[in-house]
Amino acid sequence: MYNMDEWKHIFKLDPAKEISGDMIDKLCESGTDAIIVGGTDDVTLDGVLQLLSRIRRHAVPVILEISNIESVTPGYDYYFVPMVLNSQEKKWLIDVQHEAIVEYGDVINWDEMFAEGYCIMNPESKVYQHADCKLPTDEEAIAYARMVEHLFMLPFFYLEYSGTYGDSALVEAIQQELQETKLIYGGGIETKEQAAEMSEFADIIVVGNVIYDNPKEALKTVNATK
Ligand code: 1GP
Repeated sequence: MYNMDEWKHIFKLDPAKEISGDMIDKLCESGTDAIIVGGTDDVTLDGVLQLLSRIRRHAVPVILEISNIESVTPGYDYYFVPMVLNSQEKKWLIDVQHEAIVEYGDVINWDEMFAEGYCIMNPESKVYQHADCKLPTDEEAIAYARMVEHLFMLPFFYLEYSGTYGDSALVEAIQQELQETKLIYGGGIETKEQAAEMSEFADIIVVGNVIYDNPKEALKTVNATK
């Protein structure tokens, strides 16, 4: 439906946070390639549905990044399924996804469903603690990327620094390992300069928090990737 190969920039909206209609309109019309709806805490069906209906008035593709099974609803263009590689619990790598497929596997449209091999790099972040992660060394993070490309053959490897700006040298090193798998970078992008730096190496950058903290600057990150 959409050509993900050309995507460079995505805004991520948290269904648990307040945002004005005007800002949603600006984000959707900014030239970004897609909007992800996703969060860690207090993600409810109501929040996920409300954001969907507000974004749907625009032509931009809209993706639900699944954080819990209760908040999944039809109507999104795509569903991204995180598989947390550096979690210490098998639950977050494969079990919650398995449970969901036991329950809903018959009605899933697999063309809309994409797995993300997640590597979470910020120990202070909610998502790191929620998924009981262990911080990999650079060498170990690169090995996760190699596994995602060659063993698991997933469409996306997501280097997640949620809340803090990451190490561009590691992003570059990981990009060199990936041919088929697309590299998504997210975390702490607050300026157009940071957006430009990370998008030099990552296929796609994700911009989250700054939407709420500094909306004007958030909008400027789009052009920095093009
Ligand atoms: C979070 O990777 C995204 O899942 C974006 O991170 O909120 O720090 O921009 P920030």
